[in-house]
Amino acid sequence: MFSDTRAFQRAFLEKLQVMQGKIVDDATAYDCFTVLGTLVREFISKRWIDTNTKYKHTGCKQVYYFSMEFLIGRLLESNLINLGIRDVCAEGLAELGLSFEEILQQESDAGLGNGGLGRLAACFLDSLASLQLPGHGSGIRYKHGFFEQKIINGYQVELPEYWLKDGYVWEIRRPEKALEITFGGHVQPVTENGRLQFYSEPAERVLAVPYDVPVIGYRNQTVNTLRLWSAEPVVDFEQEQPFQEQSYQKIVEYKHSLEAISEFLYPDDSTYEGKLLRLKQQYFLVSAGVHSIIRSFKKKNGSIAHFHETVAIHVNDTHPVLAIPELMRILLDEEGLGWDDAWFITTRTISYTNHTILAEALETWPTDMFRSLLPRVYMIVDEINERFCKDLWNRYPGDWERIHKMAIIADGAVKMAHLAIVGSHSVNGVAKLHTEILKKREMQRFNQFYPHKFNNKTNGITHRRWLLKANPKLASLITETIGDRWISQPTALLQLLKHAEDSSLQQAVEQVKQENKHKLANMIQDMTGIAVDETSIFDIQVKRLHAYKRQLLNVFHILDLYRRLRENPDLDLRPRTFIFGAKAAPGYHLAKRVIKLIHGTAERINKDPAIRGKLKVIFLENYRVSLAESIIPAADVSEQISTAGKEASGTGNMKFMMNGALTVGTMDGANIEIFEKVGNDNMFVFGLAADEVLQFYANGNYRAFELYKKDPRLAYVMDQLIHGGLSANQADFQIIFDSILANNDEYFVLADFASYVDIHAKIDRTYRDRRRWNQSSIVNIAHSGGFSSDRTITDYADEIWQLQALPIVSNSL
Ligand code: B1H
Repeated sequence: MFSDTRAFQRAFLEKLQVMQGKIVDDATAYDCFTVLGTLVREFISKRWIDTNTKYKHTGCKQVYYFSMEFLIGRLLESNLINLGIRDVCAEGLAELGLSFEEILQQESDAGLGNGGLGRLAACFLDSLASLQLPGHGSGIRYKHGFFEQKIINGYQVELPEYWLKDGYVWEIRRPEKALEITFGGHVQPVTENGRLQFYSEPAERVLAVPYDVPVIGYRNQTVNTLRLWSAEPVVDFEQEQPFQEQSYQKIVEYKHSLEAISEFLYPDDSTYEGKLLRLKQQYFLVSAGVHSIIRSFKKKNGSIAHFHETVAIHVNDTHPVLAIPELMRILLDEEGLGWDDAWFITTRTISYTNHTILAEALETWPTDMFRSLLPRVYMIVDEINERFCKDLWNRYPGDWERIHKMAIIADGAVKMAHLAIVGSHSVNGVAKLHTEILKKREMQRFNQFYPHKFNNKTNGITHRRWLLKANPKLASLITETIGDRWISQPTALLQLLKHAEDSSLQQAVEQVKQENKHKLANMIQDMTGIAVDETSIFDIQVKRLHAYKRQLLNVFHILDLYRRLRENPDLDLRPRTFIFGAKAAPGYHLAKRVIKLIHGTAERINKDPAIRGKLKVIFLENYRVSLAESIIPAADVSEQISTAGKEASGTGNMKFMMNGALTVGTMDGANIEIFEKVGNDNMFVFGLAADEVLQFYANGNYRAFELYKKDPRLAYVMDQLIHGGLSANQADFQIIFDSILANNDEYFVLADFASYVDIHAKIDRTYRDRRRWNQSSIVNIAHSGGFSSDRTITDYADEIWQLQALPIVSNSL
């Protein structure tokens, strides 16, 4: 049906008629989206079955990536590209007088994640399938994904998001595969045939119903699965006896309390929220996920003793770490294994990635809450802890302090990171610096105890979405220059280095950038009503709003530029457009005020005729995957300016680089590895290094107030916060002011201010030399292949999962 445009059009029109009862003249864009999505799903159905059958029959090893977040965004165009039918469809639709672009935009973003961690999981799924690796995702089908951001009078307002309101074309509900998950109640120890058994009498039972989403590989026949679990009441209670006595209201309340488990995504990035409902979500995911894996394992008649040889479970941060005691529980209580065998299998099955060292993100659950929600699982964690502490005692006899610090349960709390390290065979960080910090500082004792567990896997991004799909013009230009091998072998982008000095390529790269900027400028006009200068430098910071990511430093620099322009309107400055996109966690007051500050600054600068349009400040509301795909290809400058040592990796940095932007960044996270590749000529590095930051923390001799007193530029900027009239409410920015001066500037904004201003002056100078800039842009693109998630996933498969590629041969074409 996709062999040529005619065949496609026939199939499309027929489906339109059958599904929607319409002819093309009456079809809405949404009708067309649904029809096209359905056609694609039908098209891949055989491959999906073939993939599953092959995995089952060969008994190959499979990895299950457990994550509380999958930030997948839209799927239609990516799927069409991976299937190699994008152009056939685009042409076919155009001939029918339909707009392909408009149809694609009908799809809602599946925003089942907060930021980097969730987007990483989505990139990994794309790479697994594209590398023909047997790997699946396991997550939660939140009814409401990440909240929708509205800006009202410069303030962020959160609205519930409803991505499922019109149904979701990619999912298949599988009620026959539903599983029962239990919470609370009591555990009964019973001796049976001389063996101690534990029977649970749960207080609450809930049904986990899987919804499967196909994950389509690039130009191969592989279709893996993302299985999302939805919480539903166990019984059809309108039919059930016990409920007849109860009031209708009670029944409805009960139903809602169960459904609440998969109701919404916690909107905190890098901050842990110790709510009971969150713990329920975590257990819900892992219990359903592990049971479902055991069930399919058993269908293959394998002996459970060999479980770890064909199953790998990877936990994305500590959020799904209950998979460890849950797998133990199943092996002990349901499979009847002894402790040592169960532990052997469990630790060899599980591997764990740490994504942050921020103290506020470390998950610890109060033992009381844990024990009453998950009594049997708690007993197992307790036993794991006891045995671990004994091992520690044997190794470090008498060293109570060390044992206390390393224990899984201590001070009335379960420490999930400790459980993760003890119960897994691999612990990895997400960039070289991050892993070093884990090994040498945060997890130093554990690294000493288990020296072979710790390893690095620098993050990556899928070049198929972030280059091929998001920036088709650049992708074509690259293919014209070096051929298309880079698409399956992204490190082949290095061949561009040979052409970096070639002026025709340089001009072509600039031309593409210009067209992307033009498109973004139109979008900005539509979204904000503000006209931006398309020849200005597009300087972009899009990411979650967080103090450590230092959007504030960016604003301080903008205010400083503004002051200089006011003082001298003839200042020789390349026009700049500063673009922001960021969501703040709803309860994060400081972050929300930074959003207001960006708006106050924008309002002031954009409306001031004295600076003759040389500066513009834009905030694009509701930043999300689909918006990122429009913004990133249009960037000249990529802002990656976190306090050194705080951003575990960053992945936006890679997306910008891949699209030819030059990075202004600190020596933090993966920025360091970008710098190692492109060098000082092709990146703008500034600021304190991680060890300098650590020194300041250690010796306590950082004095923000003294920097403020010494530098008159800072006096102006800080004064603007309080007396600048940037908000109608004078007091709005006091909290920001205090974070810098009263609280001694925890993230070193003042310390890095001078070098940040200097490096921006260098950016201004460099940009004027168009040849040099375009050459740098090409060098960045060339080196970005090393940051494809294909490289990352290959390393996970080889070094952690021991996973082999398995080509699928399907004759559905
Ligand atoms: C990252 C998180 C995170 N690190 C807690 N930690 C969450 C922590 O809902 N929660 O409780 C949610 C998310 N997210 C990010 O992971 C890092 O900050 C980035 O530097 C990194 O690039 C990304 C992917 O590894």
